[in-house]
Amino acid sequence: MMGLIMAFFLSAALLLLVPGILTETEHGSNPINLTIVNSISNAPNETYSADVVFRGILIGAMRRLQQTNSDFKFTYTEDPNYGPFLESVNGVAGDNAEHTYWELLVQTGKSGPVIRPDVGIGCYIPGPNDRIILNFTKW
Ligand code: B12
Ligand SMILES: *[C@@H]1O[C@H](CO)[C@@H](O)[C@H](O)[C@H]1NC(C)=O
Ligand SMILES: *[C@@H]1O[C@H](CO)[C@@H](O)[C@H](O)[C@H]1NC(C)=O
Ligand SMILES: *[C@@H]1O[C@H](CO)[C@@H](O)[C@H](O)[C@H]1NC(C)=O
Repeated sequence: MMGLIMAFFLSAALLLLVPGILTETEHGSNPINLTIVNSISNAPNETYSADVVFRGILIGAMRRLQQTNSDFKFTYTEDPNYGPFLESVNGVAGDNAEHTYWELLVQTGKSGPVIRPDVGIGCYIPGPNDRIILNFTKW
Protein backbone atom coordinates (compact mmCIF):
# COMPACT_ATOMS: atom_id res chain seq x y z
CA MET A 1 0.00 0.00 0.00
CA MET A 2 2.76 2.43 1.06
CA GLY A 3 4.62 1.52 -2.14
CA LEU A 4 1.58 2.28 -4.28
CA ILE A 5 1.11 5.69 -2.68
CA MET A 6 4.82 6.46 -3.16
CA ALA A 7 4.62 5.43 -6.82
CA PHE A 8 1.58 7.66 -7.28
CA PHE A 9 3.32 10.71 -5.84
CA LEU A 10 6.51 10.03 -7.77
CA SER A 11 4.73 9.81 -11.11
CA ALA A 12 2.68 12.92 -10.31
CA ALA A 13 5.93 14.78 -9.55
CA LEU A 14 7.44 13.53 -12.80
CA LEU A 15 4.44 14.72 -14.81
CA LEU A 16 4.83 18.18 -13.28
CA LEU A 17 8.55 18.22 -14.11
CA VAL A 18 8.39 17.03 -17.71
CA PRO A 19 6.85 20.17 -19.28
CA GLY A 20 9.53 22.28 -17.52
CA ILE A 21 12.32 20.10 -18.90
CA LEU A 22 10.80 20.24 -22.39
CA THR A 23 10.53 24.05 -22.34
CA GLU A 24 14.11 24.48 -21.18
CA THR A 25 15.55 22.22 -23.86
CA GLU A 26 13.19 23.44 -26.55
CA HIS A 27 15.12 24.68 -29.56
CA GLY A 28 14.90 28.41 -29.94
CA SER A 29 14.99 29.14 -26.23
CA ASN A 30 18.20 31.22 -26.26
CA PRO A 31 18.35 33.93 -28.94
CA ILE A 32 21.72 35.48 -29.79
CA ASN A 33 22.96 38.00 -32.32
CA LEU A 34 25.96 37.17 -34.47
CA THR A 35 27.85 40.16 -35.88
CA ILE A 36 30.42 39.75 -38.65
CA VAL A 37 33.10 42.44 -38.52
CA ASN A 38 35.92 42.81 -41.04
CA SER A 39 38.52 44.98 -39.33
CA ILE A 40 40.89 44.60 -42.31
CA SER A 41 38.73 45.54 -45.32
CA ASN A 42 36.32 47.66 -43.30
CA ALA A 43 33.41 46.05 -45.16
CA PRO A 44 30.13 46.94 -43.44
CA ASN A 45 29.13 44.80 -40.46
CA GLU A 46 26.51 42.12 -40.94
CA THR A 47 24.27 40.96 -38.12
CA TYR A 48 22.28 37.73 -37.99
CA SER A 49 20.09 36.37 -35.26
CA ALA A 50 20.40 32.74 -34.29
CA ASP A 51 19.13 30.37 -31.65
CA VAL A 52 21.15 28.29 -29.24
CA VAL A 53 19.54 25.26 -27.63
CA PHE A 54 19.67 24.98 -23.84
CA ARG A 55 23.41 24.87 -22.92
CA GLY A 56 24.24 24.36 -26.62
CA ILE A 57 27.57 25.21 -28.25
CA LEU A 58 28.08 28.14 -30.62
CA ILE A 59 28.90 26.01 -33.68
CA GLY A 60 25.47 24.34 -33.38
CA ALA A 61 23.71 27.70 -33.69
CA MET A 62 26.03 28.63 -36.59
CA ARG A 63 25.19 25.37 -38.42
CA ARG A 64 21.47 25.94 -38.00
CA LEU A 65 21.81 29.54 -39.19
CA GLN A 66 23.73 28.33 -42.25
CA GLN A 67 20.94 25.86 -43.06
CA THR A 68 18.16 28.44 -42.78
CA ASN A 69 19.85 31.60 -44.12
CA SER A 70 21.58 31.37 -47.51
CA ASP A 71 23.44 34.65 -46.81
CA PHE A 72 25.44 33.07 -43.98
CA LYS A 73 28.20 30.56 -44.72
CA PHE A 74 31.19 29.37 -42.74
CA THR A 75 33.88 26.72 -42.98
CA TYR A 76 36.14 25.25 -40.33
CA THR A 77 39.01 22.83 -40.02
CA GLU A 78 39.22 20.15 -37.35
CA ASP A 79 42.16 20.54 -34.98
CA PRO A 80 43.10 17.24 -33.32
CA ASN A 81 43.48 18.90 -29.92
CA TYR A 82 41.18 21.90 -29.82
CA GLY A 83 38.33 20.95 -32.17
CA PRO A 84 36.80 23.21 -34.85
CA PHE A 85 38.94 26.14 -36.02
CA LEU A 86 36.86 28.78 -37.82
CA GLU A 87 38.47 29.19 -41.21
CA SER A 88 36.12 31.35 -43.32
CA VAL A 89 32.94 33.37 -42.98
CA ASN A 90 30.90 34.37 -46.04
CA GLY A 91 33.81 33.53 -48.36
CA VAL A 92 36.45 35.49 -46.43
CA ALA A 93 39.13 33.08 -45.19
CA GLY A 94 42.01 33.45 -42.77
CA ASP A 95 45.44 33.01 -44.30
CA ASN A 96 48.59 31.90 -42.45
CA ALA A 97 50.87 33.68 -44.93
CA GLU A 98 49.01 36.95 -44.41
CA HIS A 99 48.59 36.34 -40.68
CA THR A 100 44.84 36.84 -40.88
CA TYR A 101 42.21 34.90 -38.92
CA TRP A 102 38.67 35.07 -37.55
CA GLU A 103 38.80 36.12 -33.93
CA LEU A 104 35.97 35.07 -31.63
CA LEU A 105 34.72 37.87 -29.38
CA VAL A 106 31.60 38.07 -27.25
CA GLN A 107 29.68 41.02 -25.93
CA THR A 108 28.15 39.48 -22.84
CA GLY A 109 24.57 40.33 -21.93
CA LYS A 110 22.63 43.32 -23.26
CA SER A 111 25.45 45.88 -23.03
CA GLY A 112 28.19 44.13 -21.11
CA PRO A 113 31.92 44.13 -21.84
CA VAL A 114 33.43 42.47 -24.90
CA ILE A 115 35.40 39.38 -23.94
CA ARG A 116 37.73 37.16 -25.96
CA PRO A 117 36.77 33.58 -25.01
CA ASP A 118 39.65 31.20 -24.25
CA VAL A 119 37.97 28.46 -26.31
CA GLY A 120 36.77 28.22 -29.93
CA ILE A 121 33.34 27.89 -31.60
CA GLY A 122 33.12 24.18 -30.73
CA CYS A 123 33.40 24.76 -26.98
CA TYR A 124 31.91 28.18 -26.34
CA ILE A 125 28.42 28.04 -24.81
CA PRO A 126 26.64 31.35 -25.51
CA GLY A 127 24.77 32.91 -22.60
CA PRO A 128 21.36 34.58 -22.86
CA ASN A 129 21.49 37.81 -24.92
CA ASP A 130 25.14 37.32 -25.89
CA ARG A 131 26.29 39.11 -28.99
CA ILE A 132 28.85 36.97 -30.76
CA ILE A 133 31.36 39.03 -32.76
CA LEU A 134 33.39 37.31 -35.46
CA ASN A 135 36.21 39.76 -36.11
CA PHE A 136 38.40 39.24 -39.18
CA THR A 137 41.78 40.49 -38.06
CA LYS A 138 45.56 39.98 -37.98
CA TRP A 139 47.74 38.22 -35.44
C1 B12 B 1 49.47 30.83 -32.06
C2 B12 B 1 48.08 30.60 -31.52
C3 B12 B 1 47.01 31.06 -32.29
C4 B12 B 1 47.19 31.66 -33.68
C5 B12 B 1 47.48 30.50 -34.66
C6 B12 B 1 48.14 31.07 -35.91
C7 B12 B 1 49.08 30.12 -36.58
N1 B12 B 1 48.70 29.62 -37.74
O1 B12 B 1 50.15 29.88 -36.05
C8 B12 B 1 45.84 32.38 -33.89
C9 B12 B 1 46.02 33.87 -33.57
C10 B12 B 1 45.20 32.24 -35.27
C11 B12 B 1 44.96 31.76 -32.81
C12 B12 B 1 43.59 31.94 -32.79
C13 B12 B 1 42.77 31.50 -31.77
N2 B12 B 1 43.15 30.86 -30.66
CO1 B12 B 1 44.93 30.24 -30.35
N3 B12 B 1 46.68 29.80 -29.76
C14 B12 B 1 47.88 29.95 -30.29
C15 B12 B 1 48.96 29.45 -29.30
C16 B12 B 1 49.54 30.69 -28.58
C17 B12 B 1 50.11 28.64 -29.90
C18 B12 B 1 49.67 27.51 -30.89
C19 B12 B 1 50.90 26.92 -31.57
O2 B12 B 1 51.49 27.55 -32.43
N4 B12 B 1 51.27 25.71 -31.18
C20 B12 B 1 52.46 25.06 -31.75
C21 B12 B 1 52.13 24.34 -33.09
C22 B12 B 1 53.40 23.64 -33.67
O3 B12 B 1 51.16 23.29 -32.81
P1 B12 B 1 49.85 23.17 -33.72
O4 B12 B 1 48.99 22.11 -33.13
O5 B12 B 1 50.17 23.09 -35.16
O6 B12 B 1 49.16 24.61 -33.45
C23 B12 B 1 47.99 24.94 -34.15
C24 B12 B 1 46.78 24.96 -33.24
O7 B12 B 1 47.16 25.45 -31.95
C25 B12 B 1 45.88 25.97 -33.98
N5 B12 B 1 45.10 26.81 -33.07
C26 B12 B 1 45.52 27.91 -32.47
N6 B12 B 1 44.57 28.42 -31.70
C27 B12 B 1 43.49 27.62 -31.85
C28 B12 B 1 42.23 27.71 -31.28
C29 B12 B 1 41.27 26.75 -31.59
C30 B12 B 1 39.93 26.83 -30.94
C31 B12 B 1 41.61 25.69 -32.51
C32 B12 B 1 40.57 24.69 -32.89
C33 B12 B 1 42.89 25.61 -33.07
C34 B12 B 1 43.82 26.58 -32.73
O8 B12 B 1 46.74 26.82 -34.73
C35 B12 B 1 48.09 26.38 -34.60
C36 B12 B 1 48.81 26.55 -35.92
O9 B12 B 1 48.10 25.84 -36.95
C37 B12 B 1 48.09 28.58 -28.34
C38 B12 B 1 48.57 28.49 -26.88
C39 B12 B 1 49.75 27.55 -26.72
N7 B12 B 1 50.74 28.00 -26.03
O10 B12 B 1 49.72 26.43 -27.25
C40 B12 B 1 46.72 29.27 -28.44
C41 B12 B 1 45.44 28.44 -28.20
C42 B12 B 1 45.57 27.10 -28.89
N8 B12 B 1 44.41 29.28 -28.84
C43 B12 B 1 43.32 29.32 -28.19
C44 B12 B 1 42.16 30.07 -28.57
C45 B12 B 1 41.02 30.08 -27.61
C46 B12 B 1 42.10 30.76 -29.80
C47 B12 B 1 40.89 31.54 -30.35
C48 B12 B 1 39.57 30.79 -30.22
C49 B12 B 1 40.85 32.90 -29.62
C50 B12 B 1 39.64 33.76 -29.96
N9 B12 B 1 38.79 34.00 -28.97
O11 B12 B 1 39.48 34.17 -31.10
C51 B12 B 1 41.31 31.76 -31.83
C52 B12 B 1 40.71 30.78 -32.86
C53 B12 B 1 39.45 31.33 -33.50
C54 B12 B 1 39.07 30.52 -34.70
N10 B12 B 1 39.27 31.09 -35.87
O12 B12 B 1 38.55 29.41 -34.58
C55 B12 B 1 43.36 28.45 -26.96
C56 B12 B 1 42.61 27.13 -27.23
C57 B12 B 1 41.97 26.56 -25.98
C58 B12 B 1 40.81 25.66 -26.29
N11 B12 B 1 40.68 24.58 -25.52
O13 B12 B 1 40.01 25.91 -27.16
C59 B12 B 1 44.90 28.32 -26.72
C60 B12 B 1 45.33 27.04 -26.00
C61 B12 B 1 45.32 29.56 -25.87
C62 B12 B 1 44.48 29.78 -24.62
N12 B12 B 1 43.72 30.85 -24.58
O14 B12 B 1 44.48 29.02 -23.70
N13 B12 B 1 45.68 31.09 -31.91
C1 LIG C 1 19.73 41.65 -31.50
O1 LIG C 1 19.91 42.95 -32.03
C2 LIG C 1 18.69 43.67 -32.19
C3 LIG C 1 19.02 44.96 -32.89
O2 LIG C 1 20.07 45.62 -32.25
C4 LIG C 1 18.05 43.87 -30.83
O3 LIG C 1 16.82 44.54 -30.95
C5 LIG C 1 17.80 42.50 -30.18
O4 LIG C 1 17.33 42.68 -28.85
C6 LIG C 1 19.10 41.71 -30.13
N1 LIG C 1 18.81 40.38 -29.67
C7 LIG C 1 19.50 39.80 -28.71
C8 LIG C 1 19.10 38.42 -28.37
O5 LIG C 1 20.41 40.35 -28.11
C1 LIG D 1 30.84 46.94 -36.26
O1 LIG D 1 30.71 46.24 -35.05
C2 LIG D 1 31.76 46.49 -34.13
C3 LIG D 1 31.58 45.55 -32.95
O2 LIG D 1 30.39 45.78 -32.32
C4 LIG D 1 31.73 47.95 -33.72
O3 LIG D 1 32.80 48.22 -32.83
C5 LIG D 1 31.84 48.82 -34.95
O4 LIG D 1 31.69 50.18 -34.60
C6 LIG D 1 30.80 48.43 -35.97
N1 LIG D 1 31.06 49.15 -37.18
C7 LIG D 1 30.09 49.79 -37.85
C8 LIG D 1 30.50 50.46 -39.10
O5 LIG D 1 28.94 49.80 -37.45
C1 LIG E 1 38.87 43.49 -34.15
O1 LIG E 1 40.28 43.43 -34.16
C2 LIG E 1 40.91 44.69 -34.24
C3 LIG E 1 42.39 44.45 -34.41
O2 LIG E 1 42.88 43.62 -33.39
C4 LIG E 1 40.60 45.47 -32.98
O3 LIG E 1 41.22 46.75 -33.02
C5 LIG E 1 39.10 45.63 -32.85
O4 LIG E 1 38.80 46.24 -31.61
C6 LIG E 1 38.41 44.29 -32.95
N1 LIG E 1 36.99 44.49 -33.09
C7 LIG E 1 36.14 44.45 -32.11
C8 LIG E 1 34.71 44.55 -32.45
O5 LIG E 1 36.50 44.30 -30.96
